[in-house]
Amino acid sequence: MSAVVQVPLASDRARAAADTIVARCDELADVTETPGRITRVYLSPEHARANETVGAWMRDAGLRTWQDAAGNLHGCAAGATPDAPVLLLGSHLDTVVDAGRYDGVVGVLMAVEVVARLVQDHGALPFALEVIAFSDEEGTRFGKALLGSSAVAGVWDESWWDLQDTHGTTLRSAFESFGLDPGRIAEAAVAPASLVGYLEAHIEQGPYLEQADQALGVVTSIASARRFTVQAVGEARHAGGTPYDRRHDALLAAAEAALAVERICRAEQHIGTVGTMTVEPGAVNVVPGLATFAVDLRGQFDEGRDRVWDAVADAFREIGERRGVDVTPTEVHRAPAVFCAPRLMHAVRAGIVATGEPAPLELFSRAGHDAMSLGLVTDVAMLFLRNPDGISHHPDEFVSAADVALGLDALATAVERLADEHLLADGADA
Ligand code: HGY
Ligand code: MN
Ligand code: MN
Repeated sequence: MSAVVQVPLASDRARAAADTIVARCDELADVTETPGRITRVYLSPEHARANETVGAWMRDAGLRTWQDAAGNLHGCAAGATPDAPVLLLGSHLDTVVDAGRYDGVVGVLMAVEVVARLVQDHGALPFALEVIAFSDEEGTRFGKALLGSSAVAGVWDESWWDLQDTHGTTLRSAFESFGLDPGRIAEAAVAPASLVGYLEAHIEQGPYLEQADQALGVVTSIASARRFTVQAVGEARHAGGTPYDRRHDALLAAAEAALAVERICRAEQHIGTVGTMTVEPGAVNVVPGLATFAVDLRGQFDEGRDRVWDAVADAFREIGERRGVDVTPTEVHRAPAVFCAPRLMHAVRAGIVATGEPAPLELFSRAGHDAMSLGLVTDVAMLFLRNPDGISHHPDEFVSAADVALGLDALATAVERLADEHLLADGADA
């Protein structure tokens, strides 16, 4: 007799809610600075409109809402007592340039739906449920990622105020134009002692759940990251009259450097990407004098990441010396690897098992997430949703309503498990 293969099955309510969530992801996709493409960056009019739209959905779900001192949107369902601790859930509403419509957004909307469902089923839980829609996870506008969640984690760095966007607008100026007071940034910080932890649902942004033919996965840890802006300063010269042995071609030095990033990272099983490059003066008949590019470097552990960066920096020096081009990296972002808390991972795993998946995949997140910031001050865990073909940071990014429905059931069960554990612990203390 063949083994009965269990197929995870979502509840009817989850399937209905998932259809609404997918439709709302489509609606938010129209909140963009470029019609026809999805681009929603920090402290922009689109950021404000997304907070208004999602804030209304939060209030429809019965949550009390507010915007914090860093522009993050919060929605809260009170706990059973005024001094109840807080379980944070959420993800981000900002995007990369020409983004997909689910990265971040689907996690925020799932968190809102799960809170509404749990309040409907149980009334007030032994802890408050607070959803945070973070305002800048990607770092698209100012280069430094995780600005919104860094403020919530209380790790804001005063030097960030001088960060500039491509128009030369400083973060401080953008704050003030958005109606925020830089002097009050500390008010965005949560009190770590009041937290039960942080749970985030997010599309996987990789192919491993699809390869395992599973809808949901438990994240074990989140990649350690460093980002750099690199300037290659050579010498602009006539494209015709300058012999090769007199050239200091900034573009070719940058191109060699980009290939060195790929070569070294592949050899060392790390992940390095050169995602932007500009060239000056930018004329067909001028040898480029300046090239500016960005490096995104990730690894599972900080030590390995730093060792690989040292090798890349050595390669940059060698290329620069050989070509007579000054290749200078400046670090603009660094986030340590974050390891998910076994206690919360257990709840997420139990949630997935309850949907009918007996052996949930556990995986390391190569993508960064707001959970990296929250992991500095509280326990965190993440629930991944299958992202067919793994394509993300691209308009073709996709997640099925069926998988969102399974994710809703799993996330709700995970929170219920944590509430049960909390009550047991309270009972034990009584
Ligand atoms: O870059 C990342 O890994 C994330 O999507 N912000
Ligand atoms: Mn992203
Ligand atoms: Mn994301």
